[in-house]
Order: sequence, then C-alpha cells, then structure tokens
Amino acid sequence: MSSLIVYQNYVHGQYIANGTGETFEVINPATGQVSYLVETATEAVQQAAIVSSKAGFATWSKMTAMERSRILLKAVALLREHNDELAAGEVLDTGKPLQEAIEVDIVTGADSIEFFAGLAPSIEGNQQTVGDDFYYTRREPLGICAGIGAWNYPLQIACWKAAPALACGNVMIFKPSEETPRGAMRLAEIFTEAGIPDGVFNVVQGDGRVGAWLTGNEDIAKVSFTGEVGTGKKVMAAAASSLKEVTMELGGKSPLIIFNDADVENAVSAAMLGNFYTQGEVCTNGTRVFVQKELYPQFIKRLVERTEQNIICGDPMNPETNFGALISKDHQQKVLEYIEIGKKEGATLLTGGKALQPESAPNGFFVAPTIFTDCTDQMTLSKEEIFGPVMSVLTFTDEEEVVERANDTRLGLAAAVFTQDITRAHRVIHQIQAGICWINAYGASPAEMPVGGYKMSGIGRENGSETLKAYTQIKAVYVGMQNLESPF
Ligand code: TXE
Repeated sequence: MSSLIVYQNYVHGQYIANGTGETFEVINPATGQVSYLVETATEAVQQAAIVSSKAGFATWSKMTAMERSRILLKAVALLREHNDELAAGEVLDTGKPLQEAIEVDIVTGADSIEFFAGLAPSIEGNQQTVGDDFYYTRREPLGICAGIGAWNYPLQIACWKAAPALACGNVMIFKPSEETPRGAMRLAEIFTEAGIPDGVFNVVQGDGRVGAWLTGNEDIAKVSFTGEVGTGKKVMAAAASSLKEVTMELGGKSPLIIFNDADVENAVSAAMLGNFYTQGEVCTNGTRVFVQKELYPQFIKRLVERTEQNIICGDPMNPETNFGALISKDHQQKVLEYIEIGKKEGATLLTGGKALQPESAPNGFFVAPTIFTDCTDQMTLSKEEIFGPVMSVLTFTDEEEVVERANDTRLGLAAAVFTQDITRAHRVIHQIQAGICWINAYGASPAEMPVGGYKMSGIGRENGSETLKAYTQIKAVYVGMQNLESPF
C-alpha cells in the first residue's frame, strides 16, 4: 500500500473524494521522487464544483465591495504570515530555489490580492441626464470564472487570477498545472480560513482534459489562462463555443537590447536575470540578447565570468542555492534538445550546454546555465521559446536595425532596453511590439503594473487597475420620467 499522501479536489470549503480513486503523481523536480498523489477531478467532482460555485456566487456577489475587500485582506495577512511555509511548498513542486520563492512567489501573489481588494470599493457606474430622462450604468460581476495555471509560479498565478475576479464579486474554479497542484490547494484553505464563503474559490485537479472541461462548460462566463501559445489557441477555440471572455497570458521570445553606452554590470545582470532566474522558466524572459557591436567584447567577457562564478546550482531547499531544477525530466530533455539544435545550426556555445548533477541533488532535472553567441535571427534558438536557461546572444550595428529585428517575431510579450540616453530608451521601447517593457531594469512586475502580451503572446492583462474592467460587465438602465410617447 503506498504511504504517499493523496490530496483531493477542494470544493465548497473542503476536500471531496472523486468517487473513482483515480490519481496522478506529483514529482519533486530536485529529487525525481514522487512527493504525493492527487485525485483527478472526475465528472462528479466537476458537477459538484459548478453547483458549489453557483451557491458561492449567490452569497459573495450580494456582499458589498467593502465586505469582500475586508475578507480578502484577511487572506492577504494569512498569506504573508505563512510566507516561508508556502514558499517551501512551491519549491518542492517546482524545483525553484527557496531563496527565490521566499522573496517573490507568495509576496507577489499577496500583493495582487491586496491591490484588487483595495480597488473593489471604487468600482462604480455613471449617470447621465438625457433631456427630462436619465440613464445610469451598473458594473455587475460576470458569475463563475475559470482560472487555468502554468507550473512556473503556481501560487502566484492562482492569486493573480483570483484577485480581480473575487474583488469584483465573481467566484472562481481554478485548475493548477498537473505538475504543481499544491499552491492552489493552500490558497483555497487560506481563503476559507479568512472567511471567504464556501464555493467562492474551488480547486479542481488534473491535466488538459479537466482544463478542456472548464473552457467548454456553459455555466462558466470567463476563462483566464496562463500557458503556452499552442494551448492558448485550444483554450480560446473551446471558449468560443459558449462565447466566454478570455484572458490569455502566453509565451514569449523577448528582446533585451543593450546599447554601447549601457552600464555593463547592469546589462549583464539583466541578461542573467532574464535567462537564469527561476532556471529560465519565466515567460517574460529576455532570451534574445541584442548587444551593440562596440560593447560586445566587454559585455560577453563579464557575462561568462559572472555566469561561471556566481551561479550556485544544487538542492533548491538550500538557502545558498540560486539556480534550481527544471520542472520535469521531459522538460529537461526538451531543453537539452534545443541546445543540440543550437550547436548543429552553428551557434557558438560559450558555457553550459549540458545536464548537471549537483552532489546535493544528484537525481534532479538540472540543465547548466547556457550561453550561445554568434546567433542569427534565423536560428531556432532565436525564434522559439525554450523556457529553460538558454541565452541567445546576437550583435547589432544601429538602432533602426535592432528595432526591426526585435520585432521580427509573432510573439510580443516583453522587451527591455539598456542605455544612458533617455530619449533613445523611450524612442526604442515605444517602437517594440510588446506589452511588458523595462528600461534599465528587468523582470519587476508590481501589482500596480498591468502585464500581458501583444500579438501571439496573449490577450488581456493581469494586475493593474485596467484588469478590474475585465471582471465586470456593464448594465445600462434608462429611466423614463414622464408618460411614454407612442405612435400606437
Ligand atoms: O503550459 P501548458 P505550461 C507560459 C510559458 C510557457 C508555458 C509553460 O511561456 O510557454 O506557460 O507552462 C492546461 N484546455 N507562461 O507548460 O502546457 C494544463 O493542464 C485547457 C506564460 O504549464 O500550456 C496547465 O494547467 N487547459 C505566462 C495549463 O493548461 C489545458 C507566465 C498550461 O499548460 C489544455 C508563465 C486544454 N486543451 C508561463 N491543455 C505569462 N505570459 O504570464 C493543457 N491545459
């Protein structure tokens, strides 16, 4: 008999059995061992979740925004109180370094809930006089929203989707990635402890089949999805059958543009953050590093030095580790295949380029921080999202050339520019077709800042006051103040 814990689906404020006992395994990427089992959301669970969400909506949407805000802020306090324990849970599911998870994952999730809880009471309609009559508008919740998460920032993604939805009076059925189920379950427990009514935040577990159920279900008004572009297309197609609203946070192959006058150490920091933080498993990563020719020798020397000296790969639970394991054996193999393609296509491998087996975690799915140079725009390394620690360095001559090359992609998630010339910084970034941009910075994504992609990298935004509008619908009410004229 397996001694592994079996987690279940979280519906109506409690864990419920799926009736069949069907489970899937969750692997710890740093050890390759099974951490626990999770019951798949069967049809019975799916139906229970819908019934529960309807009941939750009846209660939650009737509360005032101040009442909802107060409860959400209690959840924020609990998230921050349990930060380190929750962070450790994320490490065990994702393989990312504890030093990262403690600083970023729960903090940015709690920040988003705090931000939207604060905005909730400000949601208002308007009124206009029309002759003797007038109309007014009401911003009303959509109803049941579905959230579908990716595996790189599990708890943060659950928070970023739940925050605006719940703040506006909606309820959410959330499905985390099957690779990383834990964070969403802990969030659901914390929401219940904070006083969020049963049925307001339900968690269903499983792979794309459960995700497909959410996107096709007619009782669900909106889907907020985070994942690959290919999956995003399937989600949007399925949502069309019931005309759901969609938010899509998809992949990228973002340019990091470094001009001759850039501060070299900052530019190197950006290139390393934008390719090796979370071992490269970050959607907004600047994986096409464009360096102006004259600065290139100095830049590449410091980049290789710092990569070889400052990256500590090992057991991600060790606070010293700053570079962890990739999410799965399959993903590790996929990244290694991209590295072989890079070599075959003629890129020059400067460092890394192989699997790692650190003593502290010999069975984990590690790939060395890898830098290719002499890359061309036509190479696979420069065109496809690898979602691993593989940096493609390209050189350029002038501003016009690099803007054209940076935009030569169907993706458009993020971009960054490093230069001391303030007008050039803004002139260039204004021409880049991307939704999340940085100047002399990389990666910062505060709750106040709306994030989302251009072109194939996404639809809609998360965080920022913009996002609130996506979780309400406007009702216009016309009021006649006199007898109704009629020709009949
Ligand atoms: O995505 P997948 P992953 C992107 C990142 C990379 C990808 C990695 O750039 O491309 O996410 O995450 C469910 N119908 N971002 O590998 O495989 C699946 O079960 C409905 C961008 O997890 O697409 C999982 O829960 N759902 C982001 C989820 O989709 C389906 C930041 C994602 O799975 C489904 C982070 C289907 N047919 C990562 N098939 C950003 N832009 O902010 C699978 N799923």
